[in-house]
Amino acid sequence: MKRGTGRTAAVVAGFGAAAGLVMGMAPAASADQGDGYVICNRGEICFKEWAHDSGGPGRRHFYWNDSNHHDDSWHKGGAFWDDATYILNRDTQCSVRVHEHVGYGGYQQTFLPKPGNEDYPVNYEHFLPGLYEKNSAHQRIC
Ligand SMILES: [Ca+2]
Ligand SMILES: [Ca+2]
Repeated sequence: MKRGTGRTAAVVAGFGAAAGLVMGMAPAASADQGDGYVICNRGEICFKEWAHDSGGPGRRHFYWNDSNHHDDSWHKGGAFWDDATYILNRDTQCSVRVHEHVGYGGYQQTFLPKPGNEDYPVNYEHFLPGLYEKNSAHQRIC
């Protein structure tokens, strides 16, 4: 009888851990960071900052639209908005349009999906002067 009780307790504990894991992941999923790895992987929309970097390139990755970059940071911290200079669109289906203003307004530039992998600077595209360090939103165009 003790063994049975112990097994039941272990199953309950296991369920609790799984539930906690799912709940713990929810905030990360709502704050889109792509796959969470620094490398730009297939399916990700990858921004990079190079010119003003102090100790390695700034990176910020997404899977989805973001109408407001003003609440996002680079992977090492620091303001992401109005600071990106390059993009590698590895979205498997859609182009990505980057906008100057929050809410998809202002100057814009559209980037086709690229089959290439993370290989700076070969596969990264440079922002045009009107968008250079003026990113405030991006939208998938399918
Ligand atoms: Ca990534
Ligand atoms: Ca945002």
